[in-house]
Amino acid sequence: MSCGCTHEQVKLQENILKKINNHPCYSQNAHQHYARIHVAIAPACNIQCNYCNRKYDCSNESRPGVTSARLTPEEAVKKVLYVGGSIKQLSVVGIAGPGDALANPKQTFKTFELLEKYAPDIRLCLSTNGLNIEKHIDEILKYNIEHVTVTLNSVDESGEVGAKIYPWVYFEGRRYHSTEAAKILLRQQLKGIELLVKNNILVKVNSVLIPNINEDELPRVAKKVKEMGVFIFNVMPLISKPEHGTAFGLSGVKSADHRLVMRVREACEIDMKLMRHCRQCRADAVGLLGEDRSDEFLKYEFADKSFEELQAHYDIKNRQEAHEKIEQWRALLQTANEKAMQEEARKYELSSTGETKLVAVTSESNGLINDHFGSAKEFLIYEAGDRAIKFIMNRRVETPYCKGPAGCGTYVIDEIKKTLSDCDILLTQKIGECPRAELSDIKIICDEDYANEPIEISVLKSVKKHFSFEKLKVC
Ligand code: CLF
Ligand code: SF4
Repeated sequence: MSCGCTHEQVKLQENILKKINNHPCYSQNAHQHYARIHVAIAPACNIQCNYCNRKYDCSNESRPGVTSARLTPEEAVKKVLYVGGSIKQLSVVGIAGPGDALANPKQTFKTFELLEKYAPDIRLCLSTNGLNIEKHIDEILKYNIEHVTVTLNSVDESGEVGAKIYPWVYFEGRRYHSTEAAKILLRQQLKGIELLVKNNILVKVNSVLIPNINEDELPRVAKKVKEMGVFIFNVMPLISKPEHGTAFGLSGVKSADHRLVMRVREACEIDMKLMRHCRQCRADAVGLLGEDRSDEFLKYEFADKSFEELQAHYDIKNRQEAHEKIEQWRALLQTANEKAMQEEARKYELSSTGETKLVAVTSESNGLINDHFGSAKEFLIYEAGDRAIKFIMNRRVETPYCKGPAGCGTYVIDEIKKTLSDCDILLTQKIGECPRAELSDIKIICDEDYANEPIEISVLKSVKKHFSFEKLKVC
């Protein structure tokens, strides 16, 4: 019996799987195993977003209020070689600021050219507001850039929604304002996405979820980008504080909270495959998505070394062996997790009663429950029924419960309680009696029985252990 796919379609499918297999952003499964590095070589920008303060990194992919140290293309490539020799999981280099990658084409493409020469095993990725894709499509293709992220916050053709987000756009030597600016930007973004898809580049679309401004617009964005053949859609919550000095922060536009993010993602998911594990990285981020190791690799350590010296340190063969080991581990994990995970499932597919639970997990890496509650800076949130589970989001906290020797004796739990207030179970490697007692206020079950076990199957087992789905059905 035929599956209905042509040979060409199967080949395309395989080609896509190969491209995303070790990309921590395009594959949820890869993000606990592979790392990315961003090189901050692109200072300028050609538009103004009301959620951006240009003193800091581009907020289209970064947390606001963070400033990255800028590098030249040569320094950037030296850094990649230096980091890639130390962090073998490094699989992708992204250019995501501090301004817009395509508003700085010289630096961006020089970096990619050097990367092709000195680090041919690494995947290339860029992030852009989309205004200049059409202008640079030939270079994108020339340097074999397989992944492009475009930030698209509205598809409203009147430009009314866009005008609330972008005060101006600088295009072909002229500055445009208001709805005219928004219309030009949208036109260029859609043209750019179309060209990328046509040329088999995997496109991710990011949308910043801005409460009361584009929250109703995002399901329409999801629908549109699905029709256009975009690979994945990422709804990123606006983080807005007056001290960031952005137009939104200063005028009182609020951050998007977890509930709004969950609601909007649910509405968008009807049409589009979603990325749910974005960490809103900085423009010089290094490491696994949940960690930031940029401070470990300082410029003076690599800038004066020769490319040849750094290539020897990078050691492609050794990196390939490390990646083979990662793949062996992933295969084992997949067997352990069986079919627990159903990424795109609806509630009724997760549970025999339609009832699901939220499970929070503390994990450092490798797909295991291997972080103590005290040190956890983020919680992975899963929705689980008795049939299967699905990853919902990660929730970061500003302050972990235990602040280490420097903050010994001072424990803050209110932020964590708020963060986990809608969760039913917490799976963690270790949790002390005091925080456990404190968390009883929010009626969350704390369970250490799955310490160091694979996450997905443990989430499924834990809901079945603590909840009777049959009983719920009767009630
Ligand atoms: Fe960087 Fe972006 Fe490429 Fe990833 S990040 S350029 S696609 S390699 Fe990833 Fe970071 Fe989210 Fe971006 S978690 S902010 S989606
Ligand atoms: Fe800032 Fe990025 Fe918007 Fe440019 S595209 S204004 S750098 S958020």
